[in-house]
Amino acid sequence: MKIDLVSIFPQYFTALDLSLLGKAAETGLVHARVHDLRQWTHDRHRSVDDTPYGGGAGMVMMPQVWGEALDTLIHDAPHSNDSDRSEAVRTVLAIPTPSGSPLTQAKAADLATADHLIIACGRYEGIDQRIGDHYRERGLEVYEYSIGDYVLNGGEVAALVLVEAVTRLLEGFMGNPDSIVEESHSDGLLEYPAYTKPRSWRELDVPAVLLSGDHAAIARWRRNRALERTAKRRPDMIASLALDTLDSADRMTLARVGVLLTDTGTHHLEIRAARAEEAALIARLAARTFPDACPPELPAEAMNVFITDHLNEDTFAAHIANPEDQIFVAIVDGELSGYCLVRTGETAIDADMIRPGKIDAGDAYLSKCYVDTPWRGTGLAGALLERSIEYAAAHTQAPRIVVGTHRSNFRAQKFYRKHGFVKKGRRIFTVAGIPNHDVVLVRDLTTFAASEKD
Ligand code: JEH
Repeated sequence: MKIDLVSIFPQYFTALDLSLLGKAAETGLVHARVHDLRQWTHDRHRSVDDTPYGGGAGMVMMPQVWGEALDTLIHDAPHSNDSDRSEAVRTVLAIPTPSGSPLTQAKAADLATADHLIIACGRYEGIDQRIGDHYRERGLEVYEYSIGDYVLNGGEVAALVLVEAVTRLLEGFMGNPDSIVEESHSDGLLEYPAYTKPRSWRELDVPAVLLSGDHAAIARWRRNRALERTAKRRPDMIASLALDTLDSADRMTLARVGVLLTDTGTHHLEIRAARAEEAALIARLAARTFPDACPPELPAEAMNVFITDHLNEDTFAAHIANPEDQIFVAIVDGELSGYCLVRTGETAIDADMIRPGKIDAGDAYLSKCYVDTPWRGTGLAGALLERSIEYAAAHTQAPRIVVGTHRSNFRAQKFYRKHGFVKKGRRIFTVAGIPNHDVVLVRDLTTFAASEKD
């Protein structure tokens, strides 16, 4: 590839001699030349700029000088007339400008197939618009680009950026072709964090999972960190992720950092402790989601009695006021969309649930996670559950947390098992006098730290 750089500050490009580009030049892969724009001036003062038509601050680079410079460089293009080459020569005129289209990796990869790249670096307020227009009309590929939303003093830095982004993609350029291959199957996320020796540096330890040799756990950990930092630093990238590239673990990781993805787009999630004034809202949510957790044979009348007696505003107001209880609410785009209740203390575990050594009076009780229909499968329930478990482990004395769910509700059982619960017993859960057969699942809270590696 031949590269011509034109600027009134050609010294800027001495950096190119230091970079890897030097090596590529030695091997003949890249041939870069730097030109002082002023060599194409004719006046005593070697002027390149003039005042803008229409008024306004600053100066604009005049087209005559640029025209002469670019005509020259286009015409002594390399191998443009080589008789033994049948393919057309692809020449691109690249013009850095704050109003250009954003330079992307895809564009860099595209430009890496060009034969001749001419980069016209402006200063002042930029180059007269007719330069780009004229060469485009003459059939040249003109690429007006920007390297980002900040203001530079001229195009030189943006030219260096383009040269580096393009030349490192040239066939046979890098010492290590694997790293290019790895880049190309990027999954639309930012990179996970990297660590090297020593294992401990200034009290900071390399995450234990990376030393574990457990390749699946390492892959999961890296993916979670990549998702988290992408959500935090590049929400725009999260918004353009295809839903079908995310598994349920991905969705939960995103939910835990406040992002829900659905086919209607991305939504903001906040999980926090319930407030006293939310009792009525939580009761309404409980009332409309409770029937989904009931077996189909349970009469609607029984459900309604249970809802009226137990899932009312007063009950939830009492839970919120009780220091032994903790309700977490999920607020999606400002609306209450889920809740989870953790209970501790004397009355948390019903007498008929106790299995000495397996389920004891001192255990915490998780009143099921309730999530509104549009948010099922988004990871919201998992995020609520993990938040509740985290709370129970850190803020209560309970050695275990216990949950009951109807024995026919396999979806719920699978969900709890995924979160570290194991089946430890049964109970009868009475809904308006009607006995229901529940399974009781338990999760250990004492080994909480170990499971945190995900
Ligand atoms: C800057 C080429 C040639 C300074 C200001 C203005 C912004 C609003 N990403 C990039 N930033 N800056 C450049 C670039 C690229 N690529 C760049 C250049 C030239 C590239 C001359 N300059 C200096 C320059 C006018 N302001 C532009 N506006 C959006 C903040 C205000 C006006 C033009 C040229």
